[in-house]
Amino acid sequence: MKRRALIQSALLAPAALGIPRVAFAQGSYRAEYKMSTVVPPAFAWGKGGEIFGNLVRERTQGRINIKQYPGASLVQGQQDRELSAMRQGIIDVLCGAPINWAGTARELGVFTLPFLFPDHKAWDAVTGNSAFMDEYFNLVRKAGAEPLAVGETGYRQISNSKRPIVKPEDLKGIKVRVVGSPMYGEIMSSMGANPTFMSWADAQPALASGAVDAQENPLEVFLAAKIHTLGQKFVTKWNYSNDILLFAIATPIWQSWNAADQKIVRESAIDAAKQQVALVRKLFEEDVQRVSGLGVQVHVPTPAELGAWQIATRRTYASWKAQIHAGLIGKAEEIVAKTRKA
Ligand code: X2X
Repeated sequence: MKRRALIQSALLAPAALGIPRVAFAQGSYRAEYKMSTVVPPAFAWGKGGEIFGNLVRERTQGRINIKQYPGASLVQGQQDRELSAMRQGIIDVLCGAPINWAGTARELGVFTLPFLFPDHKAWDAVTGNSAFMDEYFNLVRKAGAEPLAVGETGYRQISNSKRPIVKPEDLKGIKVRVVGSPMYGEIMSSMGANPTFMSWADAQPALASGAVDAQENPLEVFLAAKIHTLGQKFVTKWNYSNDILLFAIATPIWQSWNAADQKIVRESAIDAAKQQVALVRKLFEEDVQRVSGLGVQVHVPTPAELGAWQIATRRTYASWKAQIHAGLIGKAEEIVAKTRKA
């Protein structure tokens, strides 16, 4: 070996650079992997991301350092851009709701159909069905990410500043902020409401100024964001849509990690998702009491009232079942139906 080459290889030796041998051997590991979450760790959803990042950091002795960027700040708050930003290499780690990515990968929205899951037993049966989830995870892979685990964003409930919402007609003329999924817009307009698409960042000032009258979000989000301070006096706990919280890694990043680290990252996501679901469920049990305690009028629909909402959204359901993924949604319906008989 020539003298210059010898000097160079000595200089590049791991010990000379003060880099741990494993990291050096991999070579391609980055100092930081960027994770986007719409909300911060004060919310169960953001907390799920935080738990995941911490578990990965601990269990890889810092080899994989996932940094959380809440407020969807990597995409300037435009949460509907998360998936395309991931494909462009701006986001490495997803901990998000596929509803937000409806414009990029509509088929990932199979969990969001109105009144698909009557209760958590139904939701658990579908997300716990391995054949179903294998098929869903293949859609995620097609969309450019390695899926690891699913948490729960929570049942979305409608709130507004005008009046109690008990039956579909009560929504007539109500200006409601919805997230970027066109399906939500159609659900609202089919009942006579006026939907406006808006990011979460824009939603709060719009509620505060009265530019919109209503919004829909899990009550844990309502509580953490103190939505009652934005003039929202009425809540209806109609449990109309409950998206997953998907933990996934951009494919090129996933492929840059060795098999042992991939295993650690997957297990960490599964553990974080379990803890996140437990947090959401605990809040779900307490939410009526806690939201009522803030002076908000909470309506919990009767089964007959729920039936009326279901009928009102039937046409939208059929249309979006076909547009999202009729086959997979059909399978979800079958799994849910079985939980009714049990
Ligand atoms: O923006 C919302 O409403 C939120 C936080 O629930 C989502 O990102 C879907």
